Amino acid sequence: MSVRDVTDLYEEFGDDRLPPGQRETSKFPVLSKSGTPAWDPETWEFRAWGAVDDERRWSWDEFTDLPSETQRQDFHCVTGWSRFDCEFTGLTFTRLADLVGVTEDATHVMFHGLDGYTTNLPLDDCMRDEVLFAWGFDGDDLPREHGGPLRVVTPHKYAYKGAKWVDGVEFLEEPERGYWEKRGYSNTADPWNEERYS
Ligand SMILES: Nc1nc2c(c(=O)[nH]1)N[C@H]1C(S)=C(S)[C@@H](COP(=O)(O)O)O[C@H]1N2
Ligand SMILES: [Mo]
Repeated sequence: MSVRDVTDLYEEFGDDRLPPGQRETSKFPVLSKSGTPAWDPETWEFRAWGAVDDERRWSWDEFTDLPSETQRQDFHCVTGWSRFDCEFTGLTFTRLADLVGVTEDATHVMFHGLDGYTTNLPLDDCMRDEVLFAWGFDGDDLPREHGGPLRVVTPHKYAYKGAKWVDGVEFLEEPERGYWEKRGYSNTADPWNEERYS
């Protein structure tokens, strides 16, 4: 299986692969606001709505039949650890955007998780090859505590911009703030610029 290596992404943002103030770890800590929510593959649905031509719903089987790819990415947590060389498998954000037909009025995106988590990004920050709706990790199913069945990964941002247990993406015509963005974490979250707090 071919793997797209995007670990050189940092060159766009800074000189070092390890962003300032981060330490590298080979562990994969779990950070969740309220534990791992239950999910049922029979009733789970992924929904895309808002400023799109076609609001769409996919079942689990339908979603994971969409074209997928595997990428090698780095993962940067705002609390100070970075994990290099994570292999995530999933659907790119840009492919999903094509499927729903994002309108010209869409400027921002809100991701929604099964635990009630939300996180926001400008549309331009999502329309990048490395933003994935990932269901695979290191050749296996994405572990439940890391957001399985499905999570978003945003290697160009601190990891709170990647919603675990994601089951919805909302296209917005104006900015809104998500769970941590309302509670003092940076709205922009660029690790190479150390945008941790707002
Ligand atoms: N649905 C949901 N997504 C979430 C969170 C959460 O609490 N709920 N925590 C965020 C935070 S603060 C971080 S650092 C990463 C942690 O991902 P990990 O537990 O796989 O390390 O998930 C992000 N996505
Ligand atoms: Mo975090």
